[in-house]
Amino acid sequence: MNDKVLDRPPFVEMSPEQQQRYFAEWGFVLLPGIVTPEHIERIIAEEEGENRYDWIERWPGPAQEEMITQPRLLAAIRRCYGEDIRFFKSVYAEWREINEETRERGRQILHRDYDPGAPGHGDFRNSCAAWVNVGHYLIDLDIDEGPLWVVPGSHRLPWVDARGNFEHHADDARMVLCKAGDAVMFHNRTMHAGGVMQSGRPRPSVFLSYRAGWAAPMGEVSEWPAEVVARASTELRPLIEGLNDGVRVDPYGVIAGGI
Ligand SMILES: O=C(O)CCC(=O)C(=O)O
Repeated sequence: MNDKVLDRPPFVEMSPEQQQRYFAEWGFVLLPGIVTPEHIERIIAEEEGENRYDWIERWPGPAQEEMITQPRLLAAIRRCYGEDIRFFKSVYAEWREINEETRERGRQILHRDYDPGAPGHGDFRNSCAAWVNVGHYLIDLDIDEGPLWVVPGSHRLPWVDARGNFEHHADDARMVLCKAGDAVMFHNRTMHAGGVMQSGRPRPSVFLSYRAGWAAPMGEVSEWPAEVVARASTELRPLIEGLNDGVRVDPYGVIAGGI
């Protein structure tokens, strides 16, 4: 067995308490079988070969919307971030276009998703102090087929550069080989990288981002469309309403001018 691969079976055995402890210790955790095979089929049918889009561009169809409130996923996030959480961002991606450099490396560069937003692009969605990205993988991943790479424990490493290149941690990076329908929660400071599909097949995945209710983004963000909020179920609405609510906490001092 490749010593860079983290075994999946221990994750399958974990109780909710163990998942919470593992996430706190290592900055990520695999949640097995979050999306059923039948649900995956509906998501793929809904997307009809989309390469990539951010839900800020368009709200998806019902199959992806249903993912937001998957009970085991919400329970795992709430154990780590508290009862009051917001769903603030999502991206659907199939990775059909990969640049030459990424293909040669076999994965993206190791990076963190925490992003102070301005002054560069003014998108503050990733700037809140406490949030989690949840990668949902809709096909089986393998060593040469799009593994997720993570640097275990890197959420504890000092804050140096929000979107920098962390390749100097490459020796510590490990592969997580999800089965179709698994999700991986990774902390906003955990270094990670998506792996290339050497076969060239698409790699359908959905990244849902949630934050603690108190952790407001460091600048104004767009709310989800009013019509989506208006028709949302009683379960979904509190997750998608009030994306600017909370307190602006900038623990890293990375935003010029602070709060
Ligand atoms: O595709 C993945 O597994 C990770 C994607 C990612 O980290 C990114 O696009 O920033």
